[in-house]
Amino acid sequence: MLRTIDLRGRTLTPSELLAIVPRATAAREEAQHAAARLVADVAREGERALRAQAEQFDRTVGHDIRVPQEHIDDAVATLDPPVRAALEEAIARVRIASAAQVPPPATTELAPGARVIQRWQPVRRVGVYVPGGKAVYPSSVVMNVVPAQVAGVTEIALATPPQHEHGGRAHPVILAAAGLLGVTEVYAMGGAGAIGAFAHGVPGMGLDRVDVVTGPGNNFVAAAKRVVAGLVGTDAEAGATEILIVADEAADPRLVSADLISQAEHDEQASAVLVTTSPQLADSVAADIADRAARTRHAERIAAALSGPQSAIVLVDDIAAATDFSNAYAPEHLELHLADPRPEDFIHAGAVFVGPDSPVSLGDYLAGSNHVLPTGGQARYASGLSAATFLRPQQVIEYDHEALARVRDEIVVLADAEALPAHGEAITARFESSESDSESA
Ligand code: HSO
Ligand code: ZN
Repeated sequence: MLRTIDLRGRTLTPSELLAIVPRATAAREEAQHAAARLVADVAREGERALRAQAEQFDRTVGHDIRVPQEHIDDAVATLDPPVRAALEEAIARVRIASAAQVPPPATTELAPGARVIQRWQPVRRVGVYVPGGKAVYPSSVVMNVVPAQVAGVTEIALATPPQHEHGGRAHPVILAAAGLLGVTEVYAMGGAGAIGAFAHGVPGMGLDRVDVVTGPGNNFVAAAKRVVAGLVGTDAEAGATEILIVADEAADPRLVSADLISQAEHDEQASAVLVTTSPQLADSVAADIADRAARTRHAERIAAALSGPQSAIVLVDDIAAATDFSNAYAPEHLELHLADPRPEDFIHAGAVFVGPDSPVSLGDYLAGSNHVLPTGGQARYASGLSAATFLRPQQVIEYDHEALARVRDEIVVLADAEALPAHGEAITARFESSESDSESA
């Protein structure tokens, strides 16, 4: 099912490596045009556009876009107890891990009386998007809302598509997850239009615009986030799932196979890549996949993902070559099944899972880490969702008179060098008055 690419004996540059396992090609430009139009319609027409889009994309008419509180309470009351217990455990773990992401304020004393304080300021209002098309992810409610709460965001609004099968209501388990987290502002609206509603606000519905929009979504949601970027803050793009496994002969082929399949289950466009120094392991993994993938529920989707150009088994000479490959690719998820794993060498990965008992599925639900992670190579420069997504470092400057006096001349010199003498005068003015005061005293 997976094609094999033999890179043994070859030395390639990062861009040559990237061309070898191409990423799934989303129809990016087309999605961008459609998303821009859907966002603009919502900005202009508000609720009317949201209703038209719900009819077109979600086969829903006349539903409550703003979800009444009793629907949320009902969803919590009727939630299957084991699902509730599992969600509560996930919430508790993500809360603990997220708390460690909030840096304490730092005060730097540059000289006596000269202080620069850096504090981490939460954004005020956030719009969280939870997909509900091909798959429904209550776990993503946890992954978005908990870090925002931990960061100190005071207003969290949540959007998720209305479900035709549920009479136009949002999915009950998504509502229940929101209810467990105390989120009360929930909208049954989906796709690019929902992102537009968050970014522009919908005054007729009492929906105020937000400061930051986060959350995974399909190509149109990702494109809509690009459309509104600048108007609001956005998180990195979390598109079709990717897993890259680096393994040597110490790896268990059954586990490698099961983990590749687990992420291929998300989408026909998902990528699953194994990079290994062991041809024997490659053969055993290929054999196990053929057997295991056929037996699982979404066999067709998995076969499509694994046989696409975005998936492969890559043979390399040594772990250094495997590391170079992984760093060039910058996967969303990286698993290391190695006798001597060195996670610190893998500098470009959304999240790194070390050892046979730390699979991606653990991180998807219960590790405590976040599962909203950068895809499409964005892990080169972006990070997964965390409390930091909702925080801004803000500098507070506090100098006293003597401390300012010590840098007065330097400021005047630099202001003159920039031909901005009023800048210098703003400094000297502070000394003229106090010097004349002391003269008259
Ligand atoms: N692996 C997905 C997240 C997820 N998996 C949600 C199951 N539910 C993207 O990281
Ligand atoms: Zn997953």
